[in-house]
Amino acid sequence: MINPDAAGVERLEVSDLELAKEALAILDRNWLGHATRPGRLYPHQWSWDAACIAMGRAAWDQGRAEQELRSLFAGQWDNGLLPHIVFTDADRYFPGREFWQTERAAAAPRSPHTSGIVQPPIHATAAWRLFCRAPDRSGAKQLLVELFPGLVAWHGYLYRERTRDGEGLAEVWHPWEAGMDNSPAWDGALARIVLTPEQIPSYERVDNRIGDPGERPSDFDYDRYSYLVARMQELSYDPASIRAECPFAIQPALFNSLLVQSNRDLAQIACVVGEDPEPYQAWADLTAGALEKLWDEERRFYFDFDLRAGTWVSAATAAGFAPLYAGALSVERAIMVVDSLVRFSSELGEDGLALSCVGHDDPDFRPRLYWRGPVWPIIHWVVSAGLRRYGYTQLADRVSRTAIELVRNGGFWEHYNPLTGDGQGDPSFSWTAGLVLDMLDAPPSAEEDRR
Ligand code: 2M8
Repeated sequence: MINPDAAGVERLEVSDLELAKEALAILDRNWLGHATRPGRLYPHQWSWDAACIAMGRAAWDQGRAEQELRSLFAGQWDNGLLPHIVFTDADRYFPGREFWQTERAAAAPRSPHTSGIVQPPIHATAAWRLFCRAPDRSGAKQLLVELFPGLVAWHGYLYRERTRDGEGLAEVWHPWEAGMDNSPAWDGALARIVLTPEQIPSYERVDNRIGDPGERPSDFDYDRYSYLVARMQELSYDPASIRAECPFAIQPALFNSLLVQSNRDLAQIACVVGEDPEPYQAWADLTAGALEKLWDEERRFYFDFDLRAGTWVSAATAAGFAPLYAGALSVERAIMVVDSLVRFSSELGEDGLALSCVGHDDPDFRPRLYWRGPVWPIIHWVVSAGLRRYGYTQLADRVSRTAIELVRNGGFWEHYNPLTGDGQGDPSFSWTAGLVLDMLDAPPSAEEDRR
């Protein structure tokens, strides 16, 4: 249902208003009664999807937007971990809640059931954007008051458990935590995990039966995804033990760039709820400075850092643009990073500029294969915001417009082929709908308030 008082109604042109209505219809179709599933392939609530859905929906359906975040935070662990999945009763997904066995973790809630890993921290940004867009500001302020301790605990968990040597860069222990599941960035780290058949937990995939197997990760990857979960279970999900032993430990550029901005937004939230913003601003500054470690002077681009190998990953991915979003670069450095856009771009339609998640010149670039080449709306959202921050306004508009036009022309797909613009993956995807709503409304009042 369109809220006639929605901030976007007046601002949008008729064709965009129609698109917004379609986006809301997708979200309503995927509404589970308490939260939104990403799509048919993913029948539970996912962490960073939920955040993007909430901020996109805020101006139109504040009630469900608020409920989305409340529902996600209901799954938060006692130690602050915000889980990457909050499970529903649906069973057509692997790995389901039985596989995670998070009851082995003292900090996990008994209800709702959750996974035992995290996803990129975009939640304070989502809560702040929701507040700035909400038609009922006092209701939204109440939500901020409610969420503030959980957001602080979530960031606190990341700085306490996921950084080492006082470095200020958060690390991930599973490719799913980075959000870019089968990115070639993880190939080196996964190849080092050599498994005997006995070490591979028994499991049955569902994703490649529901979805097109040509667009899904390989069994080689799933063996390692499952092994890493089993290893965390054996360690009772104890962060100190996992930090010491997990064979996969990466400091990702996208994850940390989102964390920088989320800290800034948490500082804004602190001001609204009458708390001291200083600690969150300090976290933002710490991580923004630490992103320097991810800069490879030779390749003139940002690369995720593989802690076990002691060096950067070899694949260049679109995550390398994320420090622009964090505002962590000098203007000179930003020019170099923007120069790299050409390797990731293809012209589509009249004025479209599609950004693939892996460079076209990369030997592992595959335009249909999930996080190994397709266009993802979240990447367009991050890159567009980063370009805008550095004054590339026209380019920023072009990047966000391209994502919107891909959706207008083809529907709300999970991802798109960068060479043809065809939709791929799940055809009625909530994450895409949430991000389109957000981009249609850009620049949001959150940005205006920040100036
Ligand atoms: C994908 O990841 C899940 C595992 O978390 C999967 O493949 O089953 C990724 O695209 C991830 O970034 C996304 O949040 C999730 C749900 O849309 O799907």
